[in-house]
Amino acid sequence: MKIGLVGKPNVGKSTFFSSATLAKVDIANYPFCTIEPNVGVAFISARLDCPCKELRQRYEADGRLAPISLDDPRKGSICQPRTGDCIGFKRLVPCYLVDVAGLVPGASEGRGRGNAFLADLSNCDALIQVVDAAGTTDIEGNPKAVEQDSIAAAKSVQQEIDFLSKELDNWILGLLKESWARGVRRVQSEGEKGILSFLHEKLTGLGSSIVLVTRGFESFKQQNKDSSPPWDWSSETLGLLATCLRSELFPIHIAANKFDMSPEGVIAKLQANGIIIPCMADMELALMRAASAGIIDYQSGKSTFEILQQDNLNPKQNEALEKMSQKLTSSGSTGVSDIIDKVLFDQLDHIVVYPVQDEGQWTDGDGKVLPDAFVVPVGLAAKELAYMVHSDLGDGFIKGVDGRSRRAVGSDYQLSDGDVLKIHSK
Ligand SMILES: Nc1nc2c(ncn2[C@@H]2O[C@H](COP(=O)(O)OP(=O)(O)O)[C@@H](O)[C@H]2O)c(=O)[nH]1
Ligand SMILES: [Mg+2]
Repeated sequence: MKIGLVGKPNVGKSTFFSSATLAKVDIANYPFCTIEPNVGVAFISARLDCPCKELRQRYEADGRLAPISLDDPRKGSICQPRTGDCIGFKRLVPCYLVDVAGLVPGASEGRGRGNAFLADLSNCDALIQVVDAAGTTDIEGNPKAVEQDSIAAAKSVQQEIDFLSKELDNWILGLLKESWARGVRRVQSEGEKGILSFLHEKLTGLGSSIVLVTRGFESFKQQNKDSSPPWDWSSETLGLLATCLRSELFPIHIAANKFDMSPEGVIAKLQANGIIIPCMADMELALMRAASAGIIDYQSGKSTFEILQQDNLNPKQNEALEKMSQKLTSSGSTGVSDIIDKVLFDQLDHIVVYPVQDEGQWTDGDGKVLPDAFVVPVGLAAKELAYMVHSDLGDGFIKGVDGRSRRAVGSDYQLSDGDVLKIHSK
């Protein structure tokens, strides 16, 4: 699973990326500072409690474990994650983030690093556009004064949102135009089915599927007024088709960043075809750094934090933390992990499942408790999960066993959130 961070320069993409991945990337107040796309891993809390909670309850009930002690640093968790972590039964699971630099006007015509930029985008499962909700930068990312009133600020942010959609629309339009008339004539005897497979073929490099292409084409048909045969469609008609296909292939979710400086009411005025979440990426970065230095106790997504080293702070640091605390409480959270969580679990319909080797103890071959948590599409078949664990496990798949009911399940058993599954294989 890969989520691309897109946006014009200086909106806070790299800050968002580092705060979510704690990787070291260049952060500077000038355009074009990120040249190569950065890939990093963000760890996000699974929605459901880690199954190690049930295991613990079982062990406590039969006297094999004492109740959770107050000073337990893991707050009760007893799993042994190979990657990520689990505290208080909140299991952290990985999600790849890509900091995709290069959105400049004309990217779709190859300006800047346009082509590389578009190729990077097409490798992502979803896009989050980071925008400057405070309006501190112009359309090319150069610093400018903060908009004071919400109407002007909203207008400038909406322009930013529309600008990315337009670039993507133009890119798809360019691909369609390349061989439209000839290609469509070739498939005319197959009618609409021919057009759909032609579109699918043309856009396959962008991660298109026939389902998405069909949905895009349906919405195009509802709006299309051009009654000429498809090979004679005007540029405007093809433009509408490109827009409809783009909305399906690349729904764009909005991280309305710099919310801390944004005039009140801006977010409510924005429109996008994905979700819109207010974010404060630089605050998230500051809090995560303070937390990793042991200065505060803070978990991403929370509305509060606790100061651990009050005596070692100077008045300036104290004041900064106090300010952040107020802003954080009034906003509910910094928004950074929220938007990744919502895109991953709500928009992309992913779930977390736990393959194990021992269906009773929920351990792997070495006795590690619930070592793996896989983020997979809802409804993934048991056999497909087997392949994700190891190709041998998939090739030799015999059956699965549900770790809770202990019932055997077949190769096409559809997984649901929080499943613990043992896989039997030859
Ligand atoms: N006020 C405010 N500034 C931010 C926020 N996030 C990032 N910035 C600042 O915006 C500037 C550009 O950030 P950067 O991450 O380099 O932007 P990029 O060009 O989109 O990668 C830096 O000075 C950041 O400190 C935020 O949430 N609020
Ligand atoms: Mg950057």
